[in-house]
Amino acid sequence: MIWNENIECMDRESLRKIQGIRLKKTVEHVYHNTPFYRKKMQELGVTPDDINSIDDIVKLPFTTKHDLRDNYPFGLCAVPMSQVVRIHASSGTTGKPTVVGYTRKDLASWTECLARCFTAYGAGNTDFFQIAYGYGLFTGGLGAHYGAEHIGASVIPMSSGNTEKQITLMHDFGATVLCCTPSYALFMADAIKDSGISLNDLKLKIGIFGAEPWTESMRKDIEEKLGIKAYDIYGLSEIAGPGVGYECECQCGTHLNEDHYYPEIVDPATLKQVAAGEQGELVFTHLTKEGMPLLRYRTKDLTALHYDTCTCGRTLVRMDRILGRSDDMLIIRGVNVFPTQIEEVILQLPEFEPHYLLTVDRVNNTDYMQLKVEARPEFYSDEIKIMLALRKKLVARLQSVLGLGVDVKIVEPRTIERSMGKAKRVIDNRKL
Ligand code: DLL
Repeated sequence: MIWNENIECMDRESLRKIQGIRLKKTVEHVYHNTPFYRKKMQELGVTPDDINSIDDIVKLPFTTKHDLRDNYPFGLCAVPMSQVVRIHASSGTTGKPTVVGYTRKDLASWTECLARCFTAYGAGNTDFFQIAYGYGLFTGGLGAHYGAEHIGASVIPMSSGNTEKQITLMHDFGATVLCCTPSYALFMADAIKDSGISLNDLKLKIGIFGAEPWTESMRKDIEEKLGIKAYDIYGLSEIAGPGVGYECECQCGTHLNEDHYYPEIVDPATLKQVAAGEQGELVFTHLTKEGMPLLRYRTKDLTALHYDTCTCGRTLVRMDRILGRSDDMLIIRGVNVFPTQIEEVILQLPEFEPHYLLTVDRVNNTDYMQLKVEARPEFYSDEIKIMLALRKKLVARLQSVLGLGVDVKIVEPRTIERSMGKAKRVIDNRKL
């Protein structure tokens, strides 16, 4: 099913025209109402008159997370605060949170995007949505909440945590859709098993997972453990929250809601656009946002875009799975490593659970990587010989995929700390 066929399946030429008109309007808006952007544009010698089609976007300045922090909390707002009806913030790992403000119209566009996502997953007004993303400053909970109400579903606003109660209510209320991070979905799968409730007693059929990178192998694992179909949802608070992108039934990429959020892929070193299909850093420009529109916001997410029409009929551009954030990339003895690559290797071996923790240290001027990974209960053994053989298998696989030696430590099932939100999988102790 398609929520907004006019937009989601619009021919690309018409879409580009709309994008061009909206870009010009946004640029005029920020030029006159955000001193930060007026100054940046003046430095580049660009005025709103120079923006006449979507291709002119390359003339505009980039925006980074630092710019948001430097203008903390409301410096980038382009409307009087009397028009801001919602504030969200993303905590990040260091420094001040990045704050975003929404007008009533911004909330309506965001909700429209979520309705497109949920409809593409096959959900509708007869569904019960258990929303186990955190409610609060994080955009996951409230974002999904409004989207689900908009399609007429019955919303169970659980927020994250309180896992036992989640499972009881999932059972008693007959939740059909689960929204949470992929790591929390795995946590819940274990907890359901422990609770003695059989999957047959649950009505769950769809999982809507995002907010952190996850792999195809992780998808299969979650689908098996929960007996559902799992879909990706992408987003970031600076742009809106969940629902910037979504998968359709073909699951061959994440469609981006590019009539509201215009995507580009740039080479992070040169900041020049790369050709379609090539990997680089994802950059978004708001096309309709009033409260805090951003020009060319550098997400640090690494991916590629594909513009051919999808088998589902949607013309909206498709994005590859996020490989990781450029700041999650580890450089180990000169080799680039993403946690998602390690996850993929672990999950290709049936003996392991998708629970792992990577610790990086520098010993005698050499980078050293230790990977703790859980064996599945049926493969865990007290016999050292069996465990050593298993370890050897994983070390060899990691060596061939990453080209690096990794010190693997197989640990007992359920000993690595679980996450109810975004999982922390890497500890880098090097002072780089
Ligand atoms: O994570 C918004 C969200 C909530 C998305 C619920 C999906 C579901 P932030 O906390 O600002 O916002 O974090 C945004 O999370 O730049 C990506 O690095 C990562 N991310 C989000 N969704 C995905 C995904 C929310 N589906 C940052 N796959 C983004 C991979 C994702 N990474």
